[in-house]
Amino acid sequence: MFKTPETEALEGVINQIWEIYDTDKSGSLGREETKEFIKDTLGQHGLEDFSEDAFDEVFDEFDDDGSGTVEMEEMVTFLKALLGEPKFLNPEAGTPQPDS
Ligand SMILES: [Ca+2]
Repeated sequence: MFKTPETEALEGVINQIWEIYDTDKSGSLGREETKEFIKDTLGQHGLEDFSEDAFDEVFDEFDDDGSGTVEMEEMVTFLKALLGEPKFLNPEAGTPQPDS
């Protein structure tokens, strides 16, 4: 897989996510594991209430190949899409640039 520095930074983040949420150590996040991750992530933003329907939509976004589990590569793709350029993950990226 072609790796950019951004991808490597993301993988560091993802490894941490996996350590916490891949509770059965399967190497991918199952539905319930993904749910915990999303719950906690939204909870940090005060959005802990979400419906099953909303979760299903988010999970489908994650699970690109429809395997029923979220692999690390899918998480990379998802986070990249979500974050655009993940500058804040890289402390060496300098000061944030205004959107132009
Ligand atoms: Ca999958």
